[in-house]
Amino acid sequence: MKKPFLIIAIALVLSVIPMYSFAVKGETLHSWKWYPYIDPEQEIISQDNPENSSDNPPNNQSNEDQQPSGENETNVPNNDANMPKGDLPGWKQVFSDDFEGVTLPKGSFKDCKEEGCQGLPEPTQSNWGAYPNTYDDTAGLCNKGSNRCPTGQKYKFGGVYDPEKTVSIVKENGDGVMKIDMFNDGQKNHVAAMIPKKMAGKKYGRYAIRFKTTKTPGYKLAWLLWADNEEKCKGCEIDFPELELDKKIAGFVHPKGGGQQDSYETGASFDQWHTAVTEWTPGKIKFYLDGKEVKQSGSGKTESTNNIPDEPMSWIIQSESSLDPSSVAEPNSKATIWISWVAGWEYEGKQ
Ligand SMILES: [Ca+2]
Repeated sequence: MKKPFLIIAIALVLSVIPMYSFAVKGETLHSWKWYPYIDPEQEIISQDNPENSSDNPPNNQSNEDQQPSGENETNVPNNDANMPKGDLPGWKQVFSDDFEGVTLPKGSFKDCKEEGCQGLPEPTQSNWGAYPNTYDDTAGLCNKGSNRCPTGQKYKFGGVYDPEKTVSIVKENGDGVMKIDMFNDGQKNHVAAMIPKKMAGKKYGRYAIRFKTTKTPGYKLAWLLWADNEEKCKGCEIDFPELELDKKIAGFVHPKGGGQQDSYETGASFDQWHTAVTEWTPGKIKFYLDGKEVKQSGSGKTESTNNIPDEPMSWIIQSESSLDPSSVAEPNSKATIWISWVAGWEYEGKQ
């Protein structure tokens, strides 16, 4: 090889090395907390609950069925629209947002990161961060063959987190709501993972959210607590509410260090207003739906106590593409989430 060509060849190799390092580093930095563990019980739930079959309209009807039903649902009054305010026994309230007093059109949640977005009015600016639009959702990671894919599968549609195009704060039926309009652009899904900043990095806490969604196939909620330091709390994940919108609301507690998760079934549909509460205290997790303790599948217990996470975790209102092959988005479909209020408390008991 002549000398000039050798120099060019060496220069090319050197220029590629930092790009490669950045790509690897980027994935390590950015993917550590945004995928939910796959829940093997999803299959069991589908099989055990014959009701689910009626919730799965044929794909060719899903658009007609879902869109009008979503719009109609907004006419149902939100009877528990009042957000809980103040401390509770053992709990100090540190966060609440009922989305009253501020309306923000789509496009407002731009340049978002976990730490916050750019140019939002208060209190939204202080309250909310979001995964940026450079992050693939879990199915998107899977489709790219990422080693962060928890299922090892490929999906018809992956997604990108896209708060700018999906999230608004609007008034509907007199209630201020955060509205998340996930959608499919024909190629991929646009979804959102919203982060209540004031509940980030807490060790123990009480997390409450009032919400409903359309039942659109192909999209899911994986609203979860995820360890800030994944290495110190391996496998730690607390999911509620979770599952595809055309299934029933479920919850999952993954023990620290891995092993069998506890599964909770509510039998409740996503398309009615519900209040979901997660209570995380030393050695114990409890879920409540509409004020009632949720029971564990199988045992009927109302709490998890096996190797409960004991490191700081953050609350991520993560909504994304389906990870269930029986729930597939129609091209150009839309799935809407309404959140009436969100509230959080710090644990004041003995640690
Ligand atoms: Ca509200």
